[in-house]
Amino acid sequence: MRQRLAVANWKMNGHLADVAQARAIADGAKDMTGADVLICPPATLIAEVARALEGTAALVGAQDCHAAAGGAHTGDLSAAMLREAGATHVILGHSERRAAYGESDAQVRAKAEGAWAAGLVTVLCVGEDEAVRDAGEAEAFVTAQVEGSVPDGAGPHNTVFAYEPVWAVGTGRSADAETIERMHGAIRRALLRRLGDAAEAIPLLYGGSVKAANAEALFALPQVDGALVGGASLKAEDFCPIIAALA
Ligand code: G2H
Repeated sequence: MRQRLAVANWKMNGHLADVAQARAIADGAKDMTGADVLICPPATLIAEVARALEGTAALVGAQDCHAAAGGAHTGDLSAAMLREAGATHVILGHSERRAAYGESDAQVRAKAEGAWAAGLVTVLCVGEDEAVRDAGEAEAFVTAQVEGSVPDGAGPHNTVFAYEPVWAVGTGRSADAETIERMHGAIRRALLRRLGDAAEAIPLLYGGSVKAANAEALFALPQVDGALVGGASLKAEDFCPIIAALA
């Protein structure tokens, strides 16, 4: 049985006034014991959100980190800094970072190694864009992303995977059940080939326009262990029903 997980990716949204939403999410989820809840605010709010979540079971994560432990990297944050601020997890390789900053699989892998060294669990994202899907190459593309971005030594103690098809991210157009099952199957096989039996217990989330209206059907799929949620995670009233559908 794999750990089930609902991840809120606030992206570049959230100010001090929104820390109350994080607490409301944790309070709303307190009787839902079947899944972990992870809130990833902008880095400026990690410490505040961590403080607001004290005494709850909800966790705090970051949305990116640098691969190095420190040094001359203007504007970047190391995993150890994020850990010190209160993060337990970090999202890496999100499609928005791959597209905007050209992050490669090798860079994602190096960041994951840096994150583990600082004690963070990584939420590694993979997913194909529409052109790749239309060309019939989605499975091969995502399999290559898995093979390139996961370091040796990955297992359920340090890694969560997320399948996020780029054409479903922030578009309101979620992937259908057949696509998700096929892609999650391909990712699981790639993980098993790469990591052996340790891959079996790595949670595999779906992300891309998850909302309360589609969460129940999504979480009924046997290969889906949870969700990475953007737009519908900003308000407790939207995110709590998604957690309830999972837990
Ligand atoms: C996909 C997801 C969260 P949204 O990026 O990572 O965003 O739920 O808004 O599609």
